[in-house]
Amino acid sequence: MSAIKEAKIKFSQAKVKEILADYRLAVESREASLIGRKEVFMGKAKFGIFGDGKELAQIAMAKVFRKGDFRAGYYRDQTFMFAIGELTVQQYFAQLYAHTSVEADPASAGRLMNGHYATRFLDDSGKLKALTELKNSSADISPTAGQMPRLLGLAYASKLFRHNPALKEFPGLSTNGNEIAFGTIGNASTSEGMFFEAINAAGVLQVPMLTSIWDDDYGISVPQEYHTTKGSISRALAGLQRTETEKGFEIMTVKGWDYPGLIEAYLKAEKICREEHVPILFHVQEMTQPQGHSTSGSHERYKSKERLAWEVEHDCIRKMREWIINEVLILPEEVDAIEREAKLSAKQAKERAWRAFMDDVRKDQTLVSKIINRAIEQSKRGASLEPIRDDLNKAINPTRLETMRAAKKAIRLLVDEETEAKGELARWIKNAADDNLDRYSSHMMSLSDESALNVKGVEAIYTETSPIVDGREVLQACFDAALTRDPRILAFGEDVGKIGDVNQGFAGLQAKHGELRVTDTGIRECTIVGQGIGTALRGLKPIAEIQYLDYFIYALPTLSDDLACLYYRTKGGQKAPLIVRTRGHRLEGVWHAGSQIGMLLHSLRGVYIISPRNMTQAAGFYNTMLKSDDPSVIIECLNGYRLKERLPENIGEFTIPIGIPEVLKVGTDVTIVTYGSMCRVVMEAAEALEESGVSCEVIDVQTLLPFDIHHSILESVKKTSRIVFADEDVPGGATSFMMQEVLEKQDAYQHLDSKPLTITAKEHRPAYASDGDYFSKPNPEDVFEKVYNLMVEVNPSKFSPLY
Ligand SMILES: Cc1ncc(C[n+]2csc(CCOP(=O)(O)OP(=O)(O)O)c2C)c(N)n1
Ligand SMILES: [Mg+2]
Repeated sequence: MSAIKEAKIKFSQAKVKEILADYRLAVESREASLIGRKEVFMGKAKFGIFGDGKELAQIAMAKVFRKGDFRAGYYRDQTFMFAIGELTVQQYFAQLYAHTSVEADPASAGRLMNGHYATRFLDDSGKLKALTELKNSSADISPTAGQMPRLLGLAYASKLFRHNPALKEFPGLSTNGNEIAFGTIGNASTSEGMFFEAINAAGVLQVPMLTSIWDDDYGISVPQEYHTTKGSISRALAGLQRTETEKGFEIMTVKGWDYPGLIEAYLKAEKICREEHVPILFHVQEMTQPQGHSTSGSHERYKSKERLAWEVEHDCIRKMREWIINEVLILPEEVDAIEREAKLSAKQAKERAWRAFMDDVRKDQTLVSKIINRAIEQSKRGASLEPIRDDLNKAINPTRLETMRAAKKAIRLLVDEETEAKGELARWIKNAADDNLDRYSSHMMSLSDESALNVKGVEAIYTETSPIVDGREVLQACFDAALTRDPRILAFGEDVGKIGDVNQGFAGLQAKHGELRVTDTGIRECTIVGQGIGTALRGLKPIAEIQYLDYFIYALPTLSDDLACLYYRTKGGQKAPLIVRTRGHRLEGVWHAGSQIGMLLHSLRGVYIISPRNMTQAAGFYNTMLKSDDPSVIIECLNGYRLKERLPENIGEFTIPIGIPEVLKVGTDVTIVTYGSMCRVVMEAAEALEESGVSCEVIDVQTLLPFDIHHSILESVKKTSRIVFADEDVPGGATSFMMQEVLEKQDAYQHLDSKPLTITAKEHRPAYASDGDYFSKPNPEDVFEKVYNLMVEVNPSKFSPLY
């Protein structure tokens, strides 16, 4: 305390206390990094990536991070998470050990590598908590810069909350849009397209996005000169700086070891960002990596002696210690005591985390070992069982797989015996399998009451006077009703605003509902999806449009890495009920006729994939998904907007349950399973086949994920004993998926009397020539011939070959 008195000249007593607490936290966090690395080298954890060298900037950033704010960052942010009180050192180690428990590792329940941070937005029933009362971190992902699209969306939501008065009725979601979205990213990762796309969009949108760049001059082994023009991202982006007359960014640069400078700069940045909604580029330079990039290799391999010496000299904790002694006038002994206490505290937290993790894993190891012991006494193969038990007992740091393998090896030896021990072992295996499903494979889709699977169907109502309109008008009426019904619903995308999308599904709706609800965006698919994820995370109901399915590929990384696994990777801690609207299947040429459904199925498990055959079905699915908290992709038929459909009287209310196929035509000879635009093609072929004496049952699966949840296609196959899967994807694409679902999962193979067939597009995308579609995608004649030829094989006396 005497030291504090002396420092009074420059700093108040309270300030000194705060400084010392900050220093203590920095040291504790550093110690956690150092211990973490040792734990990996001792084999107690698989991999480690740490935040050493980045501590002070994160402590400074935490000082301006208020309740209701959001973080979207990357793996270096442990000190920040400690500083905002959303991560304990024990939880930090629990994640390093991959403790599969939400209580131990609330960010990911052991599903993510260490250094991937997240807070829990949802309560146990899956409902959104009052986010304004919490310090929120959206869930990290490993792909560098992958956080940027989401960051943009989190910031964009603040703008909507501030300027749309109708959203005031949701106080738990925002306080007048005052929330800042704080981003963090490494210097090397700023080379990614997603970074540039998100930064540009934030400048255009003028949203409260405060992006800090942790610049340690390296990206693993690669130095700055390979990454960034002029060797400095703030210099490279200097043209973004706002001026008296032009909107833009506020760009700030600070040194990573300058504790008072960082605090001052963050206070300034916060004020501009929060009050004026001006995006900030906060470039923190001269950071270090005391232990190198990660436990995968040592930095002595690629950093020069001079660089390594420079890093020691500029270590932010060393610099802060010097500053505390020289400027705050704290005695070195007092600083030493703080360091000792902080290090001990980190060590004790590590020990608690390890004990909890081991207790959890050992429970099963001990139990199975005991059961095998009894089996040895009760079995004639006791001698063969002994080494299995001994190996299991020997495991010093046991994992669940060792226990499971021991149990399964043992039960193989007991296969022809009926003993008490064998019965218990079998029971243990079954229960453990269930427990492991929960640990490793649960939470693919929403488990809350609002799950899309719980949305009941409401029939469309038609009267004699229901008008017959263009398909696009059905959609427009549906969107109009949705926007009128719920102020949280909004739509955005390229050309969605002023002209109401390229096919006019939103025509006139911007004029009616305002620019914040129906909005144009730049051409930037990845961040359009990010805007959707961020706003959905914050409790809004976005419909983000990707203009054509062909351009989905630009958005796919964010959809796959971020959206699709969000609920899974947080084990139900966060959800983003985003609807991604697009259009595809067939129209014109190589890039306006895409039907890459296999690509979606393979990369987007965790998102429902809906492929309606017309705009009425599409409207029903929009209504369904807007009631649910699951994310979805809805693919409209590109060639269906001008086809005539009857407008339901209850356009805003009718819903179509997901996972339920619809029989479009009843038949007895062959079942044809299809979806989307192919429904019309198959129906035309089926009518022609009927005239040639072949009775087809045509089934529209409607939703590919989930797929036929009640196995209704099996019932059709039982009747016809023949099946054809038809679509416009490449051979081996979504037709193969459907075939597996029906033949393997539904066991339909037992009822087949003919080879199962697929009808697909060619391997290339459709040529543009006027008849390119006809010769590239399946047409009614193709379907006719394939099915007819099948019947020639079945019954040559009735069906003669065509040619
Ligand atoms: C898309 C992607 N490419 C490559 C990697 C592998 N990788 C992980 S970290 C890293 C370097 C990142 O450097 P930087 O952004 O400067 O952050 P730092 O680790 O230096 O803090 C790389 C290449 C990755 N995770 N994601
Ligand atoms: Mg770096």
